[in-house]
Amino acid sequence: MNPEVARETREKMLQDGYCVIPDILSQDFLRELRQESNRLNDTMEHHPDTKYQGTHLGIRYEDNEVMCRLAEWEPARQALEEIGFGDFVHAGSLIILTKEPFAPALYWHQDWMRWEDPLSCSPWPQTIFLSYYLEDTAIENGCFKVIPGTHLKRIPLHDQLVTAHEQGARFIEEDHPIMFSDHPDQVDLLTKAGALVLGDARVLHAARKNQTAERRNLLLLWHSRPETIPDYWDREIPPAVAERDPEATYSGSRIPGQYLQPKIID
Ligand SMILES: O=C(O)CCC(=O)C(=O)O
Ligand SMILES: [Fe+2]
Repeated sequence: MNPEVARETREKMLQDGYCVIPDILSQDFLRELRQESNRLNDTMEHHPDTKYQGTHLGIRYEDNEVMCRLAEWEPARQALEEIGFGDFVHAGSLIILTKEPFAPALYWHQDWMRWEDPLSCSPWPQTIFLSYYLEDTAIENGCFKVIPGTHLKRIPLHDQLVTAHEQGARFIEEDHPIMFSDHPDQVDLLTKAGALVLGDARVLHAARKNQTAERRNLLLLWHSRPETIPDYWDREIPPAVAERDPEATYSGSRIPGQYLQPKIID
């Protein structure tokens, strides 16, 4: 990646809460990942409560050589390094999120679990997902949807949502009028197989239903970085972050509170 593209990619991540880096996986590796994902989906028990998210298989790198290779995949590590995200490390496992043929949509949610911590308003990402869609995605097969900027800016939808995943949303009705709504600011992310999608855990996102007879496979790898100011950061630091006590313990919360305001505070 040339330095200009690297800078733009990071800027996109900072402003919008997501970005796409094309052509990270080779065709051969993609084929292998598809084959391995199919094998695991065909032999492992699918998560009983995750019809909206997909099959949701947790795979530890120490147990799976193919997935371990993905976690350490050099072109991805290099791309992260180039955009200044080289200090992100994986969590030891990935999640296979396969939408089976005709599987339902995924509800609106965000995945940050530390909303009581002032780090919640850091203008840089602390926890990100690396998502590899193993097929080209389109509206028909369940592409990702995102509302740009919502990682740092509260919108009315934040206060209308059922809390994500195990805290409620897994058990909603398929016709929930808000959780599966369209939003005027949403972006449908149509990705090419082999691209790497990065997302800030705080950004509001969802996925469309799979209306096709083929699987839509996603491998999602959570990554976090140390609780320090990133080397690339040369702008203002919000007071809540600058004055944060690193020794304090902050209780976990999936619900955005005082650290997510309608306007970005600086
Ligand atoms: O299916 C997708 O595209 C996104 C999955 C996701 O965001 C999640 O399971 O938390
Ligand atoms: Fe998510």
